[in-house]
Amino acid sequence: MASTATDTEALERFMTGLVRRNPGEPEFHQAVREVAESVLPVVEAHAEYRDACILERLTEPDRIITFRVTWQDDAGNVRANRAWRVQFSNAIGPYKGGLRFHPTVTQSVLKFLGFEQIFKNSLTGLPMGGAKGGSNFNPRGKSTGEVMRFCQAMMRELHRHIGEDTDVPAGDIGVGAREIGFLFGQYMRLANRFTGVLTGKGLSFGGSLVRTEATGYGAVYFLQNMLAVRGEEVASKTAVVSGSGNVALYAIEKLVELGATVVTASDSGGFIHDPHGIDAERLAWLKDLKEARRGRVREYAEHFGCAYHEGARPWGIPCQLALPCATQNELDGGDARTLLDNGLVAVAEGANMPCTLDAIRVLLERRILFGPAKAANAGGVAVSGLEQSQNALRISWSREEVDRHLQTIMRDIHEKCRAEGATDDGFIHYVRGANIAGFRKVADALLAYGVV
Ligand code: NDP
Ligand code: 2IT
Repeated sequence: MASTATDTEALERFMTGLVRRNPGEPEFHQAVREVAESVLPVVEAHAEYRDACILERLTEPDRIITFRVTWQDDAGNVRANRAWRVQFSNAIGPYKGGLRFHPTVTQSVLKFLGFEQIFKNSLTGLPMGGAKGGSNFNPRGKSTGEVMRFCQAMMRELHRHIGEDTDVPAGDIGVGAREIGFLFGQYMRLANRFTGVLTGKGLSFGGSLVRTEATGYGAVYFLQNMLAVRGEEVASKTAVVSGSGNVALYAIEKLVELGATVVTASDSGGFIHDPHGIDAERLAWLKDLKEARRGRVREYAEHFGCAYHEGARPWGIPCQLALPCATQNELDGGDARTLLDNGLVAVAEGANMPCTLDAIRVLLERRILFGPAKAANAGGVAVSGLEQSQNALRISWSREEVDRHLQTIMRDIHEKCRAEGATDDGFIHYVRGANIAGFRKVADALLAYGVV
């Protein structure tokens, strides 16, 4: 469906109202604009969606819970942070989505993440609604004891609002296995219930095999599916990855396993460029640095004698595959042009909204393979959904079984994008495909419920 003057007018009218209703929330506006551009033509073509105000309803969260978290640091100082849970839509299942701890967290950031989560979760085919939460707490430089006390204090309020059939949080930036352990332990104590109320749990208390790897592996499985459409594969290609957290590390692992050469990794301090490639041995060292020692990527460059570019992003390094896996708006229009000039073939968004709207426009104009976050990084929440299933059944599946499910889910998501996003000349507009496929299922559920 090509965009017409009427589509553009409808989009601008819709966005004017949304911006007026949600002032000072640029990330939320950006996420909505991307979805609205894809789905408004569908809404306009279906009187039942239009008359039921489906898009207006889906851009208004069911509720936002905001609360203070008071805790004590190691020196005995009393500290106060702000926390949120944005319960966006439970139209197709209990609220589901991660928790982010980072000083840049605002209501706007959590609303963009919760909004995107609705469509991502819908694409997985599993019964999960959309939510996101977190705090402006900065875990950097905090002791384990401080992180534990913060998690416990946060759960003292959060526990009232979540439950295995109500809302099931998980990890995101700054919230990994350690934090989920502290949060789950406190929930169990307060609620006196052992239940699958969080995902990403440790394997000894209800966690699922492959959840740790799922987002990164899933992004690479999605990339494989996109490349296969053009008869290409991951093997022998050079990949540039940003980030060095949960998503980046396991995207690198799968890329290396499939025969790609991964030449970069980054954190908020800068990026390393390793022309030799981050092979299995170097990756093991990097994982230990980031996961166990909580160090900086700069130390990788010092250890292996490669370049470290302070304060810079890796998009100037020539590659065929680019996987932004750190944070939102980390790849802009200028970066996209540089990547294209250097021979880019495909992008898979491991992070949420890592490419600016301008970058997406530049990439799509050149018709490269562009896998948007909602589709490409859905493997993480998909395996969270499988963790919920295993918890409900009180069983654990093998690594092979979970990985097989993950591969099938990523292939199915790719097919949904293809079905809704294929253009007349054979190009697959994955952004439009993912938005429309994710939207339809939720919209149809809302229609069935009447005016709720
Ligand atoms: P982690 O906390 O494990 O890692 C985040 C990485 O990104 C770190 O390398 C961090 O560097 C870097 N980073 C974070 N914020 C910034 C910033 N403002 N500027 C530059 N670099 C930054 O998080 P995850 O790997 O879990 O998450 C990464 C992305 O993937 C996020 O967008 C998240 O929403 C998304 N995602 C995560 C899923 C999951 O299952 N965990 C699932 C789907 C998407 P530093 O250490 O210096 O802060
Ligand atoms: O953005 C995401 O999909 C996540 N952070 C994972 C959410 C989840 O519930 O596993």
